[in-house]
Order: sequence, then structure tokens, then C-alpha cells
Amino acid sequence: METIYLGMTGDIIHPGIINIIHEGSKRGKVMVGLLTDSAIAAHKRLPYLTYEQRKEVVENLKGVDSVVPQEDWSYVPNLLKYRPDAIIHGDDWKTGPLCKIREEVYKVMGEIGGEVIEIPYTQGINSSALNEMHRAIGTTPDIRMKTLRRLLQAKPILRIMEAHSGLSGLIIENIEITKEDGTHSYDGMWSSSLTDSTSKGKPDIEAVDLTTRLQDLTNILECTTKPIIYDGDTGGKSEHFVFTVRTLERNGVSAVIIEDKVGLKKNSLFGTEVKQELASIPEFCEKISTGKKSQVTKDFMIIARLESLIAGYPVSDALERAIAYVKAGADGVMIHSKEKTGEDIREFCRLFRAEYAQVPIVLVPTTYNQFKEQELAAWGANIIIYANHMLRASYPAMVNVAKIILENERSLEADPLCMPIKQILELIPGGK
Ligand code: SPV
Ligand code: MG
Repeated sequence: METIYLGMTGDIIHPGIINIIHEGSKRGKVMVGLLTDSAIAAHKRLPYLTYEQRKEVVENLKGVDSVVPQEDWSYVPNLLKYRPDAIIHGDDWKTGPLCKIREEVYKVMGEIGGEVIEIPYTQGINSSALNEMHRAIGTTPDIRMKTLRRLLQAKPILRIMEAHSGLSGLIIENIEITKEDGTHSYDGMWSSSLTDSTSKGKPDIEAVDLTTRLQDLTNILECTTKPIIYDGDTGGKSEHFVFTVRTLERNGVSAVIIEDKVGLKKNSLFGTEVKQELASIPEFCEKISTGKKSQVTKDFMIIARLESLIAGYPVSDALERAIAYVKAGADGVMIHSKEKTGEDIREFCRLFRAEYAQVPIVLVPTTYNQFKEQELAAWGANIIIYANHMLRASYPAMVNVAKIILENERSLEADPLCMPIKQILELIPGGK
């Protein structure tokens, strides 16, 4: 019997997919190449279900004979590996972004002496609309929390953007651009202490308590599905940190980052006149391990933030601390610096990677912003946080409009700078 190869994500099963399986099974044994998270993540949003869950669904579909992982967005490696007699695909790939994929498939199937079966695309089924619906359904705290670890497994580098309100969260949730290699979007959100305080007109000195910060976080949680990394400042006293961890975990936040400062915390990017004291290594290790012991699930992450470079200590100090914090149970490290060249950060990444090949490194390239994500990934970084840009972008925009209205004594001139009311109503789900 012939083997018919069919590649799919298997996240949303609709009649169009059933039809392709049916057509394939008429010809032979259907082998499903199920795309892994990492095959998908560089091109599209991560599926709702994990690979194992999708596999369980697809294996049980009538007409499916076997399921194999497809680790690459391209079909080529699997076609060469399994050498099926034919590959089956909907004819929708004749146009649009899948065109290139189709070309390579024809070439490879020609080489291995196989056939390409194209069947008419089932009309009336719009996968993007199904995806939209799935987004509207939302997520659960448990699924959201796990997504950060899944993304870390699936993607070499994650981009995280600061959100300080439901509205900024919505932008990060939905904004997408198409590039040659697929759709680019943000992987998650940073709940920043700086922008949270600033949006409330307060200084970034742990002035806003957890309960108040949770109110804004709840607004973000309500209208988004992407994972959230929470800026936990110093984490406070160990005894208090336990409650922070549990509260964040219960709400579906994926990770908290705590920094190794003591005394009144000041924002790390302040001028040199603010000399911040660092916690002793044992003291901070104790806070990390107390936090780790207090979490309920395996999924929540506690990331240790190294302030050595900010406080004027050398890279060696940061490295010594990083190693101790990982040994105490930290699931990742964040290293911060004001140095514009990025040299200190690069050096830290090199040394830390020599010790730990896998432990995630988080970078906040606010000052050394000349480096692109791929360059930082090459240094060894796994997560890039754009820590304050949504708030900083909104301020000059608001000041400008406020001034224009003052100058003109009416709002007509400011209107082109403002989002149309209609667009606002369409933006907010349920607002129409
Ligand atoms: C924040 O966003 O609040 C941070 C990062 O802690 S930074 O402001 O760069 O210190
Ligand atoms: Mg902060």
C-alpha cells in the first residue's frame, strides 16, 4: 500500500482537514507529519494545544495511519526521511506565503519519484477566523503560565514588550507584521515596576504595592492570552515573597524576576549618584529557594536579576552571584547594565553560557539598543525585554496633542493625531 504524507498543525480540526485525510486514505496509508512547537513558533503563534495533546487528537482521527513529528516548517527533511509515495495538500498553497513551500515540495517529490496530490481547498472555512475565535475564547491561568516554558523550548529568542494597562496589553496581544520568514509578533508581556509606577504618577521605588499592581495586571489578564513576566523588584522579605509567588502563580503569570538589591530600591537606570547596595549572596539565595519551595506548580519560574554591573561591580561579581542563584533554584537569570557598548553584558553571557548551556538568560537592552534580537541571541540570550517603550511612546504623543489643543483653542488640529473613535470601539472586544 502507498504512503501518503500530510503535514499539519492539528490544533483546530475542521471539515477541510477531515476531507484531506479522507482523500488521502482513498489512495493509501495516511502518514501525518505533525508540526512540532519549534517548527511552528518561528512562523506563527504557538498552537493552543501542546504537541502531545495534538498528537493524541490526530492519532485518533479516522483514516490516519501514523503520526510522525515534523520538526521543520519545510516539508523537505521529512520527505527525504520517509520517502512517501505521495504528499497531499490543499490547493490553497498555489498562492500566498506557502508558494515557496509548494515549489520545494514539487522539486523533492520529483527527486524521490513521488507524486504531489492537490485537492480543492474546502471553501467557507477560514482558518484565520477560527484562530480569531480561539483568541476570543481566551485562555486559562494554567495554560497561560505554561506557555513561557513552551516558548523557551520552541524558540531561540523570545521578545517581550512592556504592558502597563489593558490597552497596552491589547496592542501587544494583537500586533503582527509579515516578514519574509513569516509573521512576527510579541511572545509575551513585561509587567514593569517602572511603567506601572509612572502611569500612576509615582516613583519607581516599590511605591506601588502588590494589591494595587494586581488591579492593573487583572485588566491585562482579562483581555490577553500571552504569557506575562512580572517585575517583582527586590521581592521584599522572604516571608512576603512567598505570597507574591503564590498570588502570581494563581493568576497565571509565568515568571517573576527579583533583583538582588537591598534597602530602598531605586530604578536601575537612574544616574550614578544613586548608589544601590546589593544583598549578600546567601541572603538572596535564601529568598530564591524560599520562593521556589512555595510555588504550587512546576511551571512557574523565578528569575534572579543581577544588579552587580549597575552597582559598579565587575562581571566576575555578577557571574559568581549568577552561579549561586542558579544553584539556589533560580530558573533563569537577568543581567542588567547601563553600559552603552553592551560589552559587559556580552562578556557575562559568554562566561555564564560556559557554566550553564541551557539556563535562560534575560536581557533588557534599553541602553545598548543598537543590537538586534538575533545578535543578542548569538551572545546566548533567550529573552529580550523591551521594558518601558509602550509607556514612553504614549507620553510624548499625549503631550503633543494637549499642546496643539491649547494653541488652537479647539481640537480640530489634533484630530489627525488621534485614533478615530470608531477604531477604538472596534479595538475593544465587546465594545461595538
Ligand atoms: C522595569 O521595567 O521596571 C525594570 C527594568 O525594572 S529597568 O527599568 O530597566 O530597571
Ligand atoms: Mg522595575
